[in-house]
Amino acid sequence: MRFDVVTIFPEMVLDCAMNGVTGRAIKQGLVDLAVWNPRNYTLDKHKTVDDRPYGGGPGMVMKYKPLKDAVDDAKKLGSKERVKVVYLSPQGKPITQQLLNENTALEQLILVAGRYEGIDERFIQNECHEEWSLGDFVISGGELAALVVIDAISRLLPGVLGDEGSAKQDSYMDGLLDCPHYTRPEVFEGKAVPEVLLGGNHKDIAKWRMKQSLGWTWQKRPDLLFNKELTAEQKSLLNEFKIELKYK
Ligand code: 9D3
Repeated sequence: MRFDVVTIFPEMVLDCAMNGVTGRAIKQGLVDLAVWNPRNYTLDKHKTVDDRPYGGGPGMVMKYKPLKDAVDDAKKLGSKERVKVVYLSPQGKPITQQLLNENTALEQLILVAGRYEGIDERFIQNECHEEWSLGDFVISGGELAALVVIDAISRLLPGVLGDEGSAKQDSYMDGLLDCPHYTRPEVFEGKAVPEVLLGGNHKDIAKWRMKQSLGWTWQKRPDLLFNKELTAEQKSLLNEFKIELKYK
């Protein structure tokens, strides 16, 4: 899959994406990433990518034409099939695991990162298929959102994650929070690692982990359980968690 990011801060996107899981995926050729700076598509000597808003008011608005020319060049490097143009914005559909799962089969995802107050509405309507948001809080531009999307989709692609943290592990926990993790030493600051993890009984360990996941989700994110159907075993594990909590 290829990602193209339209941004006036291309080095911000590249410097970040070249690390860790995404960096390795790009170096292995499992993912392609290119950046497109709308400034390179301006014709005036000041390389103007923004202008004052019609109707007045504070802030500036990104101009249609440099963005459009950048997107058009990005499209030339793609396969022309299964291409989607997404504008990252506070008005967008909130990004969820499900939304990302639904977009792993694209050949090319063109991510448009805005700055200033936003971009010309006609660009959004004519050139973008969808608008996506990180959530109901304010950040200063779309670059960090584009990086989140690239990271989250890359780890779903075949071959990107090794054994150490396969995407299957993530989807196995589907809709639940993770369980607690421990490493050596066995006792630290007076706190011991839970007994069951030391025993090597893999069935008991899996049960304990599922119980902790259910318990944590119930305690920290009860909203995740409202729309989730639990199996009979999960219901009984969650009950055990609640009972054990009373005797702590
Ligand atoms: C005056 C109202 N503000 C809109 C909520 C102005 C404004 C703030 C921040 C306009 C653009 C931005 C820049 N934000 C993004 O580009 C952005 C974003 C975000 O701020 N929150 C959550 N997801 C995203 S994705 C892109």
